[in-house]
Amino acid sequence: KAGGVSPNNRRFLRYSEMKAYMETLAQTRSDIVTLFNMGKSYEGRDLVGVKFSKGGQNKPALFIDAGIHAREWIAPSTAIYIIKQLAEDPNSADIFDKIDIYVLPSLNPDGYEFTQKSFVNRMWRKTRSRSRYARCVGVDANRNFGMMWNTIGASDDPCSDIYAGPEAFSEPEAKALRDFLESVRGTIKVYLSFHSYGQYLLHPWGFTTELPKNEPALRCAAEKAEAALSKVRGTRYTIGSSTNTLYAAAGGSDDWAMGKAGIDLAYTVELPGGQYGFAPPPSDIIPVGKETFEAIKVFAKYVEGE
Ligand code: ING
Ligand code: ZN
Repeated sequence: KAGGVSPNNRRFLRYSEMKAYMETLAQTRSDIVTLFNMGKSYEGRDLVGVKFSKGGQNKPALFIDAGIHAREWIAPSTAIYIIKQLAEDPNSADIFDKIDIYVLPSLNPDGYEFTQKSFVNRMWRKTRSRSRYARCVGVDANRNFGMMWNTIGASDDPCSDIYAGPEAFSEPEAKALRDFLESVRGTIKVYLSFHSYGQYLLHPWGFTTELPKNEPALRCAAEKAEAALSKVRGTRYTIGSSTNTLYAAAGGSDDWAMGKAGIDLAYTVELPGGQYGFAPPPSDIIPVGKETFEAIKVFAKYVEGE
């Protein structure tokens, strides 16, 4: 296919291939697809995503990011699958009469490429930033957001896998997402962050067992999305707040999106890992993509109904 490798079931794409695929779509589907660039990663990679829009001012929008954690490969592949369906499935086009959708397939491309390059690095989670003072490389970007930063479930040790960083938003990747979401403030109604693994649909808060005021709405949307997803091949998700369902961890992007960026509904989506955890086989790319897309359509309906 012109423009390089398109999403497939044979292997996980490299970051340059994801980028090339998005650039191709911006040309072949220029009627609905434009690229958005949030800035650069620590090592200088462009933080690029696709914006689906039929134009119009300040339409309500859905925002999806993936791959903030390097080793969670099924997250970027699912984001790319969703981009493909939105661009190529003729049934998708009507969605954009009412809403816009942003999809950023890799929020930590430095870490992702590090895990792609060598088998020994396959389980890397963090960014690849280096500090003059720290003995170790990288920060857990999902502990780096400025909402109750570093208060629970995070570490001050630069060598820890859950290192919160020297300060909130020390990482260019977290800062880029913050600045982008602030630049489109008021339009994003639903925020989704793709992780793996475990089949959880988690909502705030990650720093307290107390529930957000709109917990009923968060639960209701998640239950409808989960019901649609599970119809595809029986995959079931557990729904609840991060603290009460999985574990407490402050500084996550979903807490910041809801607590500080004024987004009504924010979720961390823990995609399935099957029996392989962080390293499912490439044959999972399409089945996981397909079922997740059903959930995305439900969240899109929520955005429309706001
Ligand atoms: N899980 C998430 C993590 O960052 C999470 C779970 C998200 C907890 C948000 C609290 C708040 O640890 C993975 N797989 O990374
Ligand atoms: Zn993760």
